[in-house]
Amino acid sequence: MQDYTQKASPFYGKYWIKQIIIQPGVTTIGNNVFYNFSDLNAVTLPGSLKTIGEHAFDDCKSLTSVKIPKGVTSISQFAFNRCEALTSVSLPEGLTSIGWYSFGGCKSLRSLTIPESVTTIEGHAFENCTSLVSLRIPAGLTHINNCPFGVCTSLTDVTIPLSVYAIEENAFDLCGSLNSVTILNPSCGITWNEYTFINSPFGFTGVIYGYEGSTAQEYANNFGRRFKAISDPAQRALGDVNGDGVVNAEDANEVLIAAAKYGTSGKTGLSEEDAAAADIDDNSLINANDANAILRYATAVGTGGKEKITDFV
Ligand SMILES: [Ca+2]
Ligand SMILES: [Ca+2]
Repeated sequence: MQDYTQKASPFYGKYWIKQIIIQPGVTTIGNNVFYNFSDLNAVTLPGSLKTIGEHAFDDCKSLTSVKIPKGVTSISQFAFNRCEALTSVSLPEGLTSIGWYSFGGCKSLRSLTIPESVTTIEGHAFENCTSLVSLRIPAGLTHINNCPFGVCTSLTDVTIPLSVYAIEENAFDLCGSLNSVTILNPSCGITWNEYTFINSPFGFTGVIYGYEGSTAQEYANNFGRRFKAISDPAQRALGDVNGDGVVNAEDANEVLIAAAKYGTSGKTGLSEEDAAAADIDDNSLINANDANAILRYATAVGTGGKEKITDFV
C-alpha cells in the first residue's frame, strides 16, 4: 500500500466506513491512508504487516481497539494520534520504535504495556493520554525524550528502569496525578531544569525515589523536591521485586504478572536481580507460590510480625 498525502488517498472522504479488514500479504499501510475515518470502529491488521505509515489512522475518533501484529517493528509518527475512543492497544514483542505523537491524545487509553523490545519512544508519543493510569516502561529503553508522557493526568507513579541514561525536559510535564517517580539508574542524566516532572502549579509535590548519592537525589535537592532513598540493588531484600525498598502487595503483583508472561511467552520479563528477589522458595520458578509468600509476609509485617519471608514458603 503506497503513501499518500491526506487528500490523495483513494479512501479520502469515505468516512462512513465502520470496519476495515486488511488482507494477508499486505506489508505496509501507507501514510495518511485512513486519516480521519471518523466512523471506523474496528480494524483487523494482517500478520504480514511490517510498517504503519505516518498519520495512517490519525483522527479515527471511533476506533476502540487495535492489535498490532508481531512483525511490526516501528510505528510511524502520528499513526494513531487523536484516536480518542481507543481503550485497548496491543503492541507486539519485537517492536523497537514508537514515533512522535503516534498515540498522542488517545484520551480513553487506560493501561499500556510497552514491550521489552522497545528501545526508542519519541517525543510526545503518549502526550495527552489523560486516562492512562498504568504504564510500564520497558527495561531496554535508554532515553526518555521530550514530553513522551506529558499531560498524562491520571498517571500516579512511574518507574524509570536502570537502562535509561537520559531523561529530557518536560518528560512528565503536567502529569497532575503523578506522585511517585522512581529512577533506578544512579547516574541517569536528568535535564537540569524544573519542568522535567511537573504535577502542579508549584512544580512537583510528589516524591522522587532513587539511590543514595544518585543524580536523582542531586536533582531533587537542587529543585526542592522530596526525595526518598531506595535500597542498593546488591542488598535487595528477598521479596522486594520492584526494588523500591519495601516488600508489599505491589511485589506480589509483579510476581503474578511475571508468571503470566512466562505462561504465554516463556519469559518472565524480570531482570536477573528482580527474579532473584521474586523466587522466595528458591526453586528457580517464579509463580503464585512466591506471590503468596510475599503477600502473607507483607500482611504479617504490617501487623507487627517478626517472621522472615522464608517462613511463609
Ligand atoms: Ca517492593
Ligand atoms: Ca519460586
